[in-house]
Amino acid sequence: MFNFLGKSTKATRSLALDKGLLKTKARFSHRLWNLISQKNFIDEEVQHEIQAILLSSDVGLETSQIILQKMMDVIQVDAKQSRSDLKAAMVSVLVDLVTDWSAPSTPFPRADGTQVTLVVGVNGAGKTTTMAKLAHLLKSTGQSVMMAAGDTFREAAIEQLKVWSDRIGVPLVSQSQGSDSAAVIYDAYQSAVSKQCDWLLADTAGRLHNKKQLMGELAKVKRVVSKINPNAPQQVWLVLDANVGQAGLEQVRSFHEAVGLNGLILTKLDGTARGGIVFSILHQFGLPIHYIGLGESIEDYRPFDPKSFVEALFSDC
Ligand SMILES: Nc1nc2c(ncn2[C@@H]2O[C@H](COP(=O)(O)OP(=O)(O)OP(=O)(O)O)[C@@H](O)[C@H]2O)c(=O)[nH]1
Ligand SMILES: [Mg+2]
Repeated sequence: MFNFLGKSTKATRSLALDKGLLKTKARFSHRLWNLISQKNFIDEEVQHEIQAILLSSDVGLETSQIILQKMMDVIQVDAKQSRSDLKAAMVSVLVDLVTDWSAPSTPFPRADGTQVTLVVGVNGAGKTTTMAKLAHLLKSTGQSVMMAAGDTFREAAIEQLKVWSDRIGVPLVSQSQGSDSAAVIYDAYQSAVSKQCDWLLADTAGRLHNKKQLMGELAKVKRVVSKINPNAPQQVWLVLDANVGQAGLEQVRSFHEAVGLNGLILTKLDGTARGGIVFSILHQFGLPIHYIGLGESIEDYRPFDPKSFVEALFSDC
């Protein structure tokens, strides 16, 4: 994936995206393309088939209706049209919609002072791994970064982050299991400020989005951190496992209500055919997806870009 200088090239980046989306392609884009490219016009029956494909790929009812309508408005399906024109038209419909729906992604904007990114989500979504990937990214772009072991609840969560900290060479502030998460993150923030770090990335314990008390604890973390700087945490990102499909919408809604999200990271796209969830998340919430996770190792993620994402879905149609 990387050349001898350790830098990923544009070609290897898109290859990784292509490969990571294989399952979603099989269920979503390839079926859509096979259907549309074999028809001379989109009649009612074809519309039903398109809708069925969208729904089975977790695009969701409301969002799939909009996609279908836009396809019918824009795409001229007739026997004279070349396959490449038809494909370009389909890609362009989806790129336009996704671009319209997603707020521009500006992860890690440069600013004066230490900025805090709080990573939240349900159990096992990929928070800790993703945080390590992002700490590594920041470090490799010359920014100074520190991590906070804010998951003081789960057994071995602190050790897991320590392993990452050693591996990527990013300092970690932690206390013992069972200590107050807000206090750990507060101390880490003070330490990051005193060391003039650009970023503090704070892990949190996985929690069920429908448990009021657990969501309240997250709001407390935010309040405590804001005592050092009223603008902190500057970023609160939800890490969402793409495997949950449409159920992810409820997670986004609950976390957004509880702590006010300003971005999402969609993990495990490599292991799921449910990547159509991207369309409905963007359509329903207008929040940016900053990154997508494509595997377990440190380089297995990509910034989310509407055009590259849709093009990758249709790359081998
Ligand atoms: N295939 C794949 N696996 C991933 C990805 N991101 C994380 N994982 C794996 O998912 C599992 C859970 O990841 P963690 O980072 O521990 O998840 P977490 O949200 O911190 O979990 P808790 O702390 O228990 O709530 C690990 O085995 C990770 O390697 C991804 O993008 N793709
Ligand atoms: Mg974790």
